[in-house]
Formats: sequence, C-alpha cells, structure tokens
Amino acid sequence: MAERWIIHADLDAFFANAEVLRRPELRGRPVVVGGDPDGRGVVSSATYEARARGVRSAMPVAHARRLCPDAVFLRGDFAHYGELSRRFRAILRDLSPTVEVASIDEAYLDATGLAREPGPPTAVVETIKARLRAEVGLTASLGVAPNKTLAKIASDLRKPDVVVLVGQGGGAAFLAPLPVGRLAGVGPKARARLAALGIRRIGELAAAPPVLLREVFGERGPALALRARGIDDRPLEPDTPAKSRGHERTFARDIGDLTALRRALRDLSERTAAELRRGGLGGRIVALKLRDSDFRTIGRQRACAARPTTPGRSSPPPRRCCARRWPRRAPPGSGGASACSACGSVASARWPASSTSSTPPRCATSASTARSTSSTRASAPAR
Ligand code: DCP
Ligand code: MG
Repeated sequence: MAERWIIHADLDAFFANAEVLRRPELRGRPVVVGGDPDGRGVVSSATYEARARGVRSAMPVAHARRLCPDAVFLRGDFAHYGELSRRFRAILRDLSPTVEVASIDEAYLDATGLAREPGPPTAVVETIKARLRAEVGLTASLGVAPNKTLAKIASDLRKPDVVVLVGQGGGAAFLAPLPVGRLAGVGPKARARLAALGIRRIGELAAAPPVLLREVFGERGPALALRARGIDDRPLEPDTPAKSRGHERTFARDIGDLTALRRALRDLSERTAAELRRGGLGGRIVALKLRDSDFRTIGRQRACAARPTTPGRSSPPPRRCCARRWPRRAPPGSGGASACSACGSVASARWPASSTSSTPPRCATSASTARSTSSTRASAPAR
C-alpha cells in the first residue's frame, strides 16, 4: 500500500508574531497580545522572547506584566490575523487538494502521493516554509507523519520554526516516551487518574489492559489505546464548517449585580443570534462560560430543544434554559453568558475553525451555541 503522509502546520506565536510583522521595531522583543493591556484580560499569544520569561497563553495579563514588565502589551486585531490566516490556508490549498483547517493558525494537509519518490514529502515541506516566509512573513512548525495524531504532536514538540518527522511505522516508538497529556482527549482529570494507576507516558498507556482504559475513558478507551500505539486512520475533513458560534466579554471591573450580568448575557446572546441569522444557521446546544475574579472558570452547556433553532425566529433569553443550573449568587466579579440553540442566540467557548474575524475564545464571559457537540451531521445549516 502507498505510504500515507500527513503534514500538520501550526503558525508560531501567531497573534504576537502577526503584530511583529507589521511593526518590525518589535522584532526580538517580548510581545504579548491579549485583552486590555491595562486591564484584566488574559494572554492570547506571546512571542518566544516573552515565553522565555514565563509568559504563557491564558495567563492573566496582569501576571504577565509582573513577569515581564518590559514586554510590549497589545490588544488583538482580528481583521489582521484573519487576513494572514487566509493567506496561510491559500498556500496549503495550492499544494494539495486535501486540506483540513483545524483552527485560525493550524491545518492538516494530505501529502500522500505528492512526493516523486517513496519517503517523506520533503519538497512540499520546504515549499510550505519558503512560501510562508515570502508570502505571509511568518514561520510555522510542521509535523510530518503517517497520520493526524502523530503529525499534530510532532508539530508541537519543538516549536518554533521546526520540522519534526515521524517515519512510516515509527509512531509507537515516537510516542512512547512522551507524557500522556500530549494525546488529544487526555486532559488534567484523566491525567490525574492515569497517574494514580502509575501511567504517565504514552508508552505505558499503549501497554495498559483495555479494561482499565475503558474504566478511565469509557467508550473512548479503545480508540485512545490505538492512538497511543500510533494508529490513526481518520481521513482529513476538508472544509469542515465551524461547529459553534459565540461572543464573550471581559469586564473592566468586578460585577456582582445579577441584573447587570443578565443584561450583559443578553447582549452577548443577541449578538451571537444575529451572526447565526446572517449565516442562515441554527443550533441545538447552548454553552455558557463564566470566569470569576480569581480566574476560576465555570462552564455549563445544555441542549435546549429537541429541534434546532430556526433562523429568523426570535428566541427566549438563554437564562430561561440555563440559569437554573448556575450558582444562585453570581460570584463576585464575574460575567456570565450563554446561548441557546433553542432560541437562535449563540456564543462560543471555542474558536470557530473557519471563522477569521470573531472574538478570541478566552474571556470572562461568553455565550455560545453549538450546532451540535456530538454529531457533525446536526451541524448542517437549518433551513
Ligand atoms: N489563542 C487564543 N486563546 C487561546 C489559544 C490561542 O486567543 N487559549 C489564539 C492566539 C494564538 C492563536 O490562537 O496566537 C493560535 O493558537 P496557538 O495555540 O497555536 O498559539 P500560538 O500560535 O500563539 O503559539 P505557538 O507557537 O505555541 O503555536
Ligand atoms: Mg500556533
């Protein structure tokens, strides 16, 4: 059978480097993009110079400022990032008919059969890097491997500006020494449970008895066991539509007044609903994210209706669906938001994969509707 080659490309420090690109005087300096530089947002992206000082994504900007007071702090400019993202994707689509966009700055490309000789698609890799530099002005890290799981992990392993290759049949050995958290779907809770069982490396996970994996991961156990052994036959899904839409907001000061929070939630939901209506889209799941003054994040989501929303139909306020499940008293300093797919109101905790201009995913308050969390079929636009 022909060798299968998948390339995963992820732009380096995307938002931060996008700022450096149009302000060359910032090159070599710590640059942090996120929220209000004087307020309480969180870090979206930081140049590697800032990361060397401990700054990380999702960290409160105030903390980043303490770690790196001489950094340049900037608000995001999503129109600019969207345009760069479009150029990045256009280069990949020029090189292969099968490209799956995974987020604003990452995509998979199927390079199977693109090399003239057996072996890794070296020429494609070199072309991607060269064209990115010349036509976009940015660098990316690339993972080149026989499947998506391996390519994604490889691209992230030694950022920035590297190519990491996993050969045919080399997946299990490549993964074995890596921490289990590198595998998609193994979050902090699963990591803790696995650690309690003495499983910390992917190799140990690959060797674990199936019954144990089923206990920790339920239905997902067998698939994860395969991934841990470097096996992943999933095809690329070109042009997958965004699965959720949403809006969020970080307040400049703590808000403990429920009426004010509800007003903010309503506003976020209305904006999301408007976006859905413009796109002729419907939704079924409403998601709410609330972050308090200690940066604790609470998430709730709920399928609010048996049928998807109908574009044009007005919606009940999302709290009708979700408020019951929230703490009775709003935590001080929080903003909340939700979206009801039953209603046509929307918001999102996720970056819509194909969107280039919406709000970034982190914020104190967000409202979202997902068309479906469990099935992509449910995400067909409502009529
Ligand atoms: N982003 C965000 N909030 C997050 C994660 C990411 O707003 N929690 C935005 C800012 C990032 C962009 O998405 O620039 C891409 O995300 P990455 O995780 O790829 O982060 P970077 O590209 O910034 O850094 P890296 O070099 O690690 O890829
Ligand atoms: Mg990136």
